[in-house]
Amino acid sequence: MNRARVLSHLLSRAPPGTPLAAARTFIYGGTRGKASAPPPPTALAAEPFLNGSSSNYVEEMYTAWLQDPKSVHQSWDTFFRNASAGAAPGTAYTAPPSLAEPTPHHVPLSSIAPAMATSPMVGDVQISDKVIDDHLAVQGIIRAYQIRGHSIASLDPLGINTVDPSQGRQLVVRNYMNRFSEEDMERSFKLPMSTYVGGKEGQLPLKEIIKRLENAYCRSIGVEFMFINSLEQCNWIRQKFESPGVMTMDSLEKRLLLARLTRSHGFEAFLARKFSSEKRFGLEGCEILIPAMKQVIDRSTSLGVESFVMGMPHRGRLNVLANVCRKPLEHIFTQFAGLESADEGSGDVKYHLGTYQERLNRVTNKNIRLAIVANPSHLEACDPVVQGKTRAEQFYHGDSEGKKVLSILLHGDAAFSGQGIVYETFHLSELPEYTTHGTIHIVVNNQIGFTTDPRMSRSSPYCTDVARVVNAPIFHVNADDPEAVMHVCNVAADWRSTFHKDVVIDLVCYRRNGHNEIDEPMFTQPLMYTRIRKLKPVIELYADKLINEGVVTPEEVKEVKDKYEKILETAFVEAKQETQVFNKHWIDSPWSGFFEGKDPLKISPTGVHEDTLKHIGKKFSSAPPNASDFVIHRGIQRILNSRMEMVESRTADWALGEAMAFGSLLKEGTHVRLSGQDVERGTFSHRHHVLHHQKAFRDTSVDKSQYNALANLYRDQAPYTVCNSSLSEYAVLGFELGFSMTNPNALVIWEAQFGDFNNTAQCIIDQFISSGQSKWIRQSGLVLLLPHGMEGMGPEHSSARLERFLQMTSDDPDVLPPFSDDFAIRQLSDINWIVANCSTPASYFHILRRQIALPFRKPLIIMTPKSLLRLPEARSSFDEMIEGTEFQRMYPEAGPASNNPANVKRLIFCSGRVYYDLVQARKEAGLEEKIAIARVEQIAPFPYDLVMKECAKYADAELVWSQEEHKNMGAWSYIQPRIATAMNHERHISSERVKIARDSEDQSWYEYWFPWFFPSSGPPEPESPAPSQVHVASKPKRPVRYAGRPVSASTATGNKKTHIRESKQLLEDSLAL
Ligand SMILES: Cc1ncc(C[n+]2csc(CCOP(=O)(O)OP(=O)(O)O)c2C)c(N)n1
Ligand SMILES: [Mg+2]
Repeated sequence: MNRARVLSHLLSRAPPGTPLAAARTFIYGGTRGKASAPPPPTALAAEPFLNGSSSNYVEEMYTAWLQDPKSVHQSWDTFFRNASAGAAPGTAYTAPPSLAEPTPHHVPLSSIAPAMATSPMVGDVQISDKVIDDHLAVQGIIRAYQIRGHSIASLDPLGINTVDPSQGRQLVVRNYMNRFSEEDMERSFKLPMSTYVGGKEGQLPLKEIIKRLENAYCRSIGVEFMFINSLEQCNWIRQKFESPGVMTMDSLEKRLLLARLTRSHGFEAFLARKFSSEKRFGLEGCEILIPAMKQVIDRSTSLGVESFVMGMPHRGRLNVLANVCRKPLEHIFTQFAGLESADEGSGDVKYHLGTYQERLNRVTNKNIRLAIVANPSHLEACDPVVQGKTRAEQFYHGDSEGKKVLSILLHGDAAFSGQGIVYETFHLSELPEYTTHGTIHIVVNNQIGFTTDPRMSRSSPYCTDVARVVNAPIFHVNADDPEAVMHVCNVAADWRSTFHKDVVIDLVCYRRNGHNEIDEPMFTQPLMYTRIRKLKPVIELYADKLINEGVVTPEEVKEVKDKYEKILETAFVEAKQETQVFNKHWIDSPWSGFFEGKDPLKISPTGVHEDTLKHIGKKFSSAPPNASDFVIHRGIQRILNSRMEMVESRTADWALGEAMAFGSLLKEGTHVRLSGQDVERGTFSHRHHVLHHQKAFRDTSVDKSQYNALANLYRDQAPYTVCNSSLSEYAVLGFELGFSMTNPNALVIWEAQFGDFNNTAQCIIDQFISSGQSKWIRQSGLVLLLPHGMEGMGPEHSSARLERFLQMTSDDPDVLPPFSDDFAIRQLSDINWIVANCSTPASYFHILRRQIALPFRKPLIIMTPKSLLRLPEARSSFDEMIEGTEFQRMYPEAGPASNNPANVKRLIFCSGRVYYDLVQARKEAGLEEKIAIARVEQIAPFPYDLVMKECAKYADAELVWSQEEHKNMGAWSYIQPRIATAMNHERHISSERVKIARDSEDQSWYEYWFPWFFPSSGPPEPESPAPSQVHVASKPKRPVRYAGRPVSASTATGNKKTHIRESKQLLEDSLAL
């Protein structure tokens, strides 16, 4: 029997109404609806015995009893003995004596253990009620310090939140001490197994026990850990903080710490002097952050970590870059100089930039990699991105336990408690496909957020309480005690290396200046800032301490300071010679070897050999090979059968097209990762990438037997990851973006349950995906699959907000790009992201494969279908996917209308599923010869060339854009100006670019297709030289008309009838001639 079971077994025998029964209720939950009811209000119930750590307590008792029955109180001994001997329920339990003052309910020992009525002897000691009660009280005192010691620790350098020492002890030990007199303090007590304060001693005087506990838990370090459910982990932490002498540092370590503090302080002081009016979000008041990070890195490196992926906000970022990452100081200083950028990108402010450095760790003499992920101002938004990047590094390095790659996340106190993404990120920490095997969190807790102090910015006692949800230990530490900080850093690194779980270091500090260096903090925080002004900087405090201890001399302190000053000054002078800044110096995820030797405008083929399609299709339609006992659900079997039929008839539906794209990439060695809510099955139950054996194994209620066909296509294929995510868009999308940053040769896909929900991840979309390349010259080929379509499912299950993605594209609606043979790929290269609404499996197949075939990486946003997943008309023949085929940015009309274009009265452009409705309605109306319908598959960048060609073919046709979304939504506002530009060419056009187009060697190609742009009289020239753009013609020559739903505030009606009426109307508007 394992211990948990024994515990449950024993607790089940406690009679109702007893403290043990209360513990049982608390630990395992009671009857329905009462599980969260408080335990009975007995004196014991009010004690920590019945708080969240009571399971540990009972288990500890039991473990101790197993080892030595005498080590626990006799009541426990009796209980465990009786229960183990099979006592009937209710009879095993003997109530322990009350720890409180005797009350009317107090039960003397003699009455519950008749055999002990005459004060029995144990060895030479006479056991009495008092001896037992005193020992129990001492045990209670020990636990009280472990649980609540942190609440009276001296954590605050400002002393504002420090508990009055005269009341402190009482707050922790409550009534346990009431029974002891001054003389009792000299009495020795046997130490229980739950403490390490004795070191090698088995017993200590009470005074010493308390002193040691206060040293461990109530000085500069406050440890919160007793909520952790694992006894092993609790014991581990107790040992790390209680063992005598654990915090001792030798003089070498102290000198190193002082040197690091000197740099941290010196850097900020130097910047303050040289750039006094510049914002830098200095670290003053938390200079210890630099030695802290370095300590974490040193220790972790010695434990095997080779790569550190870090995320951090503004505060102290430049200092971290300089002194932790060792970014060249000149690069940092030039950021202050206001120089022109010498390379691509719009850049970012200096305290957001990322970096990547490889360097030797001098302490461990090992090479390490350090990356700080670039981030926006949006607090905490980079957390999941860092986690995704870390996970990817671990994945590609085969570091399945996180021994080589470690993520470190830095936080501000206000942001850590205020921003929901912190919670969402914590919930990824233990998920199999998202874990980074433990993150070290460091909070720069300066007790203020901009102008607001904690009383007004959070409701939890600590800013770190959010970390408790994942059972992360939290080490609060006074940042003005550098040695204490080093100790918690060592423990945090050891914890992470031992248990591979998250851990939090809360550096309780202050902010010496305003929010930034230009801010006046006294406006809003006079008390805090009056105190701060009286405080000596930590470097002075620590230097004085070491001088007093004789570890350093004042001369040495000065020497180290001067030496660093000199380094800074030299770099400053060098930086002054620079005339340009380079954005490429700040890349956080360099892709070495990816771009080199590639033609930047050459795309590899995306069609594949038919045998490959067949092989993948067959595997994807089959049960696991050699697993005759794998029971497949009947419904799934039907799906597999119909897949197989499709493969045999050389066609693919959506799921097959997707599987063929994934499978062929896997075959070529490209890792594919598909992540999102319920993606394994697919929201619409069409995908089924993971088959579940339908017979649960004996002895377990969890069915763990699964089969993933795409992961088993070829012996030497790349790995395929498909993983259901936590129910978070913000964190999971951020995570996948981070994952995509590590390896360009991977197809990383995030799928929303419905596209509608992508806006809870808006910050990742706006701040990272759409603008990341421009700000940080960081590329990503991340794919977003967003189910989209007006199918009567109401306002929150209809729209992925296509219009927003299109509005954020960086192509100019008024500029016709120059035409050339590589027009399409140039467009892709120039734009910030690709937006598509595919209408066929072949189209989807090619566009997914194109992500990897491109010589660069761009995010791809795809509006994905719902009803099309099963629509027979929306299938593709293998002929559209085999070698020689490619992605069709636009499907031109291919039916009867195309045979006699002169006869066509209207050319409808549309995108996505509405195409099939239009085709059906056109057929029913008998207008197949009069109306041509073209589908735009890739909306952005806009396929000007193909649209113009189609328009040219139907030269006399009216142009209509038909969409199912409301007029102020969907693609209309993106399409309209672009069709106008395409039709008029000179709508708003940059004179310079027209020139480029005309001068290009491909003019003949251009002229051939679009002769009307080259009238014999020559194109209209701007009358006067234009600054950059000239509005030449205002009236479109061939206007495009809108057909679709009218404007609306809501994305879709919730009323079925209205939906049907609207759908009918849009078809009529589109087709009525
Ligand atoms: C999402 C978001 N909301 C608001 C802000 C504006 N803002 C910038 S810093 C800051 C205070 C942050 O306080 P804290 O997290 O304690 O960090 P500190 O500046 O004190 O180091 C605020 C509110 C922001 N950058 N991001
Ligand atoms: Mg703060």
